[in-house]
Amino acid sequence: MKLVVHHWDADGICSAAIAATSFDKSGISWKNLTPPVGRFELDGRIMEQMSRAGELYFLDLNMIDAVRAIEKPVIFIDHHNQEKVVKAGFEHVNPVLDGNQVPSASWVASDYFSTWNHLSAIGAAGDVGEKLFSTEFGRTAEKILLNHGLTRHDALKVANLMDTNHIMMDRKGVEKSVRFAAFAEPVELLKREEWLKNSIKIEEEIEDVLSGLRITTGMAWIEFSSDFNIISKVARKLVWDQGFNAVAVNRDFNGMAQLYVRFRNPSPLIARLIFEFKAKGFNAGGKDDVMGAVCQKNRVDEAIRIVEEVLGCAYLS
Ligand SMILES: [Mn+2]
Repeated sequence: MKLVVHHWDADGICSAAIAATSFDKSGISWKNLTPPVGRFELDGRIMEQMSRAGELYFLDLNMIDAVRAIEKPVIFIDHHNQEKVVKAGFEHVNPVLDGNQVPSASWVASDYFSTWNHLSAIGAAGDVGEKLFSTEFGRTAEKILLNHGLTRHDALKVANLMDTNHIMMDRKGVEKSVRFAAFAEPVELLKREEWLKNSIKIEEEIEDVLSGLRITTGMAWIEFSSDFNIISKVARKLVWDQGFNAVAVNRDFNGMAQLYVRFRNPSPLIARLIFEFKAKGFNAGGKDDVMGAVCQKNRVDEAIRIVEEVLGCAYLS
């Protein structure tokens, strides 16, 4: 039996489904699992299945150190930047490490398994978004989609639907999506009831959260408690739909707190913020226009104070 361990997002689901399609054609039995959503770790559930499997596939999962330590044949298919592994029984498939560009793990998996279909493009649409279609891969992606009766708009929609599973922290939902994606007619992907229901629940939760919006010194501040991983969506909505720089705080996200800051434009304040967070021992990261942090619930007010200090002074002056 081949075990496929994959990322929980749309690209991970599509990559695993491409592997599954290929195994199925050859009559090879397979099983798929994803790590606990949001945590890049091989938990007991994965360990147990790994011990029974003949060959392990890791798809779209940048967990190079954990996987390198496994004493079994591994095929590691990815597109993230990582250290090249040279080890007997370890096949490292990642074109990025040889200086080649790829839009997604689904692209790498399609090439590896010689299985190109709409899922190749949907995974890429999930990772790159609308911009995919103005990259060098856009034409190929669109051509494959049209050959399978889908438009680029459909691909983005399906990727969003696939992503509802992990936004709701539904690990089993992610795993079940792989078999469905592998064997459904392309157009059926737009109509899968579970995903559509998820999508409605998420929209309702976001609407609910947005009712707590307040504006202080030109910033949009929003605080809420939700077990859904919607904080980046909420902040993006405030920035894109309403034009604010935004701070979002989820005070109780499955027992932890999340903090997310997004600006309309890159700002040195974000780098300053990330620096201050890290200096105080918070787990924070980001880019030049966005910062995300996770912390213990009881430290969230301390975290908010840092944001107020770093951003507040700039806004009030
Ligand atoms: Mn990916």
